[in-house]
Amino acid sequence: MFGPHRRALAFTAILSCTAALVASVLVPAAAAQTIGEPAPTAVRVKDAALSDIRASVVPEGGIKAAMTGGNTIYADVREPEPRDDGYRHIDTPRLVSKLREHGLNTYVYGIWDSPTDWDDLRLEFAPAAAAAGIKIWVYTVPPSECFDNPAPHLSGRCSRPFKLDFVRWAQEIATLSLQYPNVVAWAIDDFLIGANGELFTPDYMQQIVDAQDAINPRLGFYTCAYHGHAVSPEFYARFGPYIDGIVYPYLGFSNNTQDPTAVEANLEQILAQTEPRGLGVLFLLYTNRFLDAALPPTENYVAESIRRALPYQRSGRILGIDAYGLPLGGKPAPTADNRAAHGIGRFNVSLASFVGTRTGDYASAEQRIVVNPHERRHTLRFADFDWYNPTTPAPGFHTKQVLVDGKVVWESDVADPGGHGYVERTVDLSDALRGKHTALLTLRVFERNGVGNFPLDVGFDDVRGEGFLVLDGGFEQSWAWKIGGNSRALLGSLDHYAADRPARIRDAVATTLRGKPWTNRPYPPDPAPFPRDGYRTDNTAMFGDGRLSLSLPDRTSPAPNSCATASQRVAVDPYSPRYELSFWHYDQYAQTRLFEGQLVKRLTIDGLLVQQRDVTDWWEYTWMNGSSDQGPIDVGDFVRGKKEVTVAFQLCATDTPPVDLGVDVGVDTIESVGLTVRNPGFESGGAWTMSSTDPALTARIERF
Ligand SMILES: [Ca+2]
Ligand SMILES: [Ca+2]
Repeated sequence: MFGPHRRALAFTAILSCTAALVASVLVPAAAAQTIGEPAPTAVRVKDAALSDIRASVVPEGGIKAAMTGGNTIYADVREPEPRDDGYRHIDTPRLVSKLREHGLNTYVYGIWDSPTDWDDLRLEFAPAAAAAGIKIWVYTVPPSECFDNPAPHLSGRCSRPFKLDFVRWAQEIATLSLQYPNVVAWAIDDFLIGANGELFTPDYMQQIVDAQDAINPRLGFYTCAYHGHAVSPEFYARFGPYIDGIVYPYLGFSNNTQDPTAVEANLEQILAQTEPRGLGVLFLLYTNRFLDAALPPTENYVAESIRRALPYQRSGRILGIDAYGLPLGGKPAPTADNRAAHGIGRFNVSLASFVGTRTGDYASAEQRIVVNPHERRHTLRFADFDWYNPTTPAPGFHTKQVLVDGKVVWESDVADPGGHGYVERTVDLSDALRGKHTALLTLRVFERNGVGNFPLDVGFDDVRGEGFLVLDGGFEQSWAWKIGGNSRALLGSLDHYAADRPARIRDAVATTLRGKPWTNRPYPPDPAPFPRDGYRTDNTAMFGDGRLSLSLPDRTSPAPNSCATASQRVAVDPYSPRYELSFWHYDQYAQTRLFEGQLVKRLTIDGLLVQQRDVTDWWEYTWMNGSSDQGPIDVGDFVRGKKEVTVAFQLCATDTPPVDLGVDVGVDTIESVGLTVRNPGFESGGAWTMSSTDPALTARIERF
């Protein structure tokens, strides 16, 4: 679930496939499942009885866990300053106190982000958690998530130090579990994603199990299993004998983190497989972003999902609940998450990546409006946008529509020119409302044709009527509009932004896991409901109100190999044991390879290339920490022995520049070890020097 695996399997459907073909490629997940297969006959390989494992891993009342997670936003609890080794370590006292504060009895300890994670667990967290009565699952990653390179600046995340030697991991974790009996289990992420299954052969699984059984047979061993595998008899026939159960990442019916209503249906399907086999299920709930999903989870989603899963935990049918990416790091929600035109609210229709729709699917917001029949004119005004790559020619799928009493009075294909930022629309409803005292007003997205993989984020806001009354046209409340639809894939919602969303999510988790009813606090009104000019979505900073912008307008072709550059002379601490640069970046392109090889994003130090990524890299409209493979970059080879270096972020044309590929690359939230970067959040105009070798390419600090 850490990220890039799914893209390796990506089916870039929207350019090459007809609707009929792609509609058959992916259907909402639940539709394709079967249940009620016969119980297995395979003989268990692990030494300990499943009941003994269960007794060891499940605390009284069930597992109430949190974990970090790949490509989430500040879920980890690290010390603010690096230690003598130049690494920012896990802040064990703060982490333990937060787990206790939130009533959690288990921590699923991810070994991925930093090479110091294993030692931090072994030497600090395991004993501290033991003293606090907190159980530990150790979470490792498979080949698809191990990005190892002998060049430090190219090396990425991996479970270190034993990397892909899972026999060794089994031995080491089993040994640790003898020293600290609160280390009760371990698990492997994204178990069968991509080519991972080639490593986990029956013979290798046997070796892993034998290795841990020789040391501690009571150590639990689990694998991540997404819905497709979690309901598959073949999966259990192959792996059931070696494992004690699965970690199941809940993603609704359709790869999203918005819809809590699939909890029972999905769990029942999974339990139909696991219960006859005696295998355990840890319910993993995203409480931080999941890259495939269109919207990040909200506190209401989290609370309702837990409320639905809790009876399964109480009855012992699942092992417990694990809050994935629980935002314990203390940062606010990203500014760019506010996708309203004005204020904090909008009507949203979203569709996750790799989720199919059917022809005729829709999601809608509607209300009965009161019409003044004596007015001469009846005019509707509203603003809408769709985050959709405007240069990808794929009309005929998603259509934005307005209906009056069920009749379409306005529509626009998301592939129509414009509309990828909010645009104000004016629709004359005089004919549609003539002689009426009331009418049903509907805003919706309608699938003219089903499609296999065409993710979407549509916003409607600022709905106003002349000659009739629209209530809560700004979608700032929750009472005036009825949200509906006929699809488990295309989801409508009132999307409300809260800067303190991470705190709300933590509250929701803590309260609902205690079995208490949870009520959300009202959202404070937007302190600046009307920005100086333009729309809320214009502020695409990650945090605060500023970011670096490296841009190229539409229909403009820069010279080959020309660049826009933002650079800074940066002081180097000669005594730092190592040097690290971490930054977050953003652009609009990902859903097509059509423009690959034309424009690249670069980080250079003293003119030497540290990192280069194509603007068509994954993920669109998403702030990424370096890449889904690599967070902070080890830049020691570029700065060691120097007093000062020039750090530069660039947007560059390649040998084959684009003809029409407007892009606005953002950089924000720079953090460093051994280097002093000034104005790292771009909240002022200072410290950075801008230059360009082509007038079409611009570098500037964008302040909103
Ligand atoms: Ca609004
Ligand atoms: Ca900023």
